Amino acid sequence: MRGLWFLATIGLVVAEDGLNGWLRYARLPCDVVKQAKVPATIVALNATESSPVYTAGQELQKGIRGILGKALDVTHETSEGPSIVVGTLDTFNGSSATPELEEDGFWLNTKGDTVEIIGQNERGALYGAFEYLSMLAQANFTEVAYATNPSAAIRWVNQWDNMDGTIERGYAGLSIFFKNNATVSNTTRIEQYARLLASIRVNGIVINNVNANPIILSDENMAGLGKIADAMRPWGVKLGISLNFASPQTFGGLASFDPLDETVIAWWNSTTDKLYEHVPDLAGFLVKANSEGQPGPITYNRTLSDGANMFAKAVKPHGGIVMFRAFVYDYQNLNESNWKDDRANAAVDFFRELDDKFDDNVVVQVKYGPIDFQVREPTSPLFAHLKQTASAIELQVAQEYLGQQCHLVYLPPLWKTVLNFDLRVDGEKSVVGTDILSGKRFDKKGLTGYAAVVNVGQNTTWLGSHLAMSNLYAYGRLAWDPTDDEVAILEDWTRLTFGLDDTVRETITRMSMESWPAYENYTGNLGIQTLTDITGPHYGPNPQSMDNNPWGQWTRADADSIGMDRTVSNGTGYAGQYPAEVAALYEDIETTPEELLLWFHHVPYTHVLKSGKTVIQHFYDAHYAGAETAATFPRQWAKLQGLMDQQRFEETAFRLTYQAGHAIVWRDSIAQFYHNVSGIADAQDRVGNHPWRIEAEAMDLDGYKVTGVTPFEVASGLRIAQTVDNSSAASASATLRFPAGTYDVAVAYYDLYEGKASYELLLNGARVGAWVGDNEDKLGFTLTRGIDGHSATRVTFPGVAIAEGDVLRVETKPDGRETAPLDYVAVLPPGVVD
Ligand code: GCW
Repeated sequence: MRGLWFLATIGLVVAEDGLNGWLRYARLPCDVVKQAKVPATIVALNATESSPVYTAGQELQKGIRGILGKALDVTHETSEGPSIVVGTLDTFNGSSATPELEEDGFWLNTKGDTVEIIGQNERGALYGAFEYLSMLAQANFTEVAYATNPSAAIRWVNQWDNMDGTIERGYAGLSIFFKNNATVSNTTRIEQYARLLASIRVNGIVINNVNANPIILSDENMAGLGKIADAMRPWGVKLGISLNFASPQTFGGLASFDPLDETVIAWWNSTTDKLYEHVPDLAGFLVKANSEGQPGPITYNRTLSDGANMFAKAVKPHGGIVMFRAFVYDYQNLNESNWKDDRANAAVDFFRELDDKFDDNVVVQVKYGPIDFQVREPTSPLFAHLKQTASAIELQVAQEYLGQQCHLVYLPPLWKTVLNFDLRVDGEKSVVGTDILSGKRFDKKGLTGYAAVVNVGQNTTWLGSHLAMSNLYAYGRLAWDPTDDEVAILEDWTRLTFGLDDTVRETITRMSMESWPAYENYTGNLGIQTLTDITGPHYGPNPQSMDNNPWGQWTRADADSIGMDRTVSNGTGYAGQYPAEVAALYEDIETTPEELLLWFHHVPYTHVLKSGKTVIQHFYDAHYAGAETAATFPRQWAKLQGLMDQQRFEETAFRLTYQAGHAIVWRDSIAQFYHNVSGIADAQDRVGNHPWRIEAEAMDLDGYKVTGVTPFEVASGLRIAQTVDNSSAASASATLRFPAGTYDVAVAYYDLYEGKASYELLLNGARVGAWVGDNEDKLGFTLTRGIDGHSATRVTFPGVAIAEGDVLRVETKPDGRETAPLDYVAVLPPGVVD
């Protein structure tokens, strides 16, 4: 017993790097272990090492050893006496009544001496084993006996990994799948990823970017795909790949890639056959066509369904499917001066007429909203038009527009606005998750479901951030059951990831549940979209980029008014793409939910909301509120010190502190921008008014020059200081005129890549703190080489005793492109967020 206690105690201090995600199998405290009643043997009813049932046996053994410290034998024959039996319905001949199981479903029975884990298929058995281990790891020893089945057959993830090893919208290092235009030879991380995916019941993965490189079809790469599929098969995760539509021409050397050309069809058929030689259970293809510069059938005046069906016919004999993306729009010909132009219309415009044209193994994969993974969007109306065609929803775990894993944003509450939405197709209940994606509403069961864009990389944390992993975990849970409660999911994830401490669970749950509303508050409100740099990395604020761009992501903000008029009566007609009841709701400004007001209507800034506030005042207030919430995150987190390992504590503390600073960057930029555009004052006079700040341009500067920035609003006071050259030390100092007291001192600066400037903050010559502009290392990816909303960063030194007349000084040394750019110093009394 003492040994167990010892292990349990060191569990808290041993560093953890996140590699095991939520599958840590951390030892439970020994008084808890004592309560667990676990049979002494594991019987895995399949002795073939590549089978998921075999894997389940090994995983049970490993998990129970970790969680309970018990070494169990694994056998493959049914034995006398109590055991944990895991197998498929076919192989199991135990005592249980035969449960009602659908594909991938399982039965778990922990009542009685023998634990029964019975899958409808091998994959289901493995899911059941993970479920049992999840209960044990959470010290949940209740006796259960139930069957569970997936809400949908397709539960995939899509990686956007490029063949050169980079990842489109990847924020956690290079690809675990590709390097130098080839598949990797070491599959260790791939197996570990497949294990995580299996544990959340994800059954398929497309590993290469939808902006696909045809080189994936080379002989060597096909052989490499075979190895990758082999690595994932024991986990029941099937491989799929993205295809480039022009491959027959650009890779195959044919004259054309016309989907109706016989030579093109023959080329795809033989290429597909060859692929299936290497990967006999290839799940299928994912295709992005005629979108954002990608080639497609429209080049030859063929329809999107002509294109999809060509692939469908090629995979059909092998049992494969084609996931054909609905994210199709003409990104070059959208013109904001045309009041009726609207990218949101594109998907329905393209696909509505094709509903009866797709082969029966084509699934149209639809992003949750009509634009592109924004902080809030209405449900894509396309789900209502695909009645004869199977559909899948595309969610995004990669937080492309949602803080890129540098901000904590727990996504299920956002996803649920879509999954729970009732589209009222033909006046009947048509809830996206339970009716449409389940395949029930339009009789497509077996061919509908979920895909999530996931940007796992080589970083040991998988996503760059420990807390971001809750989104991946929750994705799997919701794809299995879209009615699963987002808080309950989070609590399970927290226990599995950080242990059973109540404070840890409550804190992480509270922060996570506050995070998406906060992010929406400090980015874009009332359905205006995220207000990020739409022509850049989609990370920091840049509201002016949201107009006059050819991508069609517009706000139509001018001096008096804002919002897209998407009504039928006066606007782009988008509202009319919904079934009648929903269309009527959005057509009328009175019945449009306010969180989508500016998505559907163009109104003056002075338009009064139900709260009595004007739109512009709501903008101001929401931004201040959002930054206030983010400011609580590092403080809430700090209370968890000692309740988890130091490594994950510190890495997370860094990100939450960074987020709190960047939330203020967002707040100030957006408030300043709309204040400038509208000329309407904030009722509370906060915008541009910062009594506790000392602007860099107002400090005594040595070796610094004062400049503006682009966009202008990302600088407090619209000016910053930069060193006069790229090599000489510089300083900025100020004599403080604040009453004596203890303050938090924040320094706002810009952290670019291609440079690591150093900074030291001194009070009367004594060091308060020092840091380096190395976000590119700490955040794990390179954001920008510009002084802008992506590089704007803020460090805070809490609890600094200051007397009137003290001299605060920032000494800096530029490096590379980084001219130690300084925006301001804030000397903040307790409780002030500014
Ligand atoms: O939102 C855009 C992303 C692109 C992405 C595209 C898509 C893979 O910015 O990076 O390309 O969506 O979903 O195809």
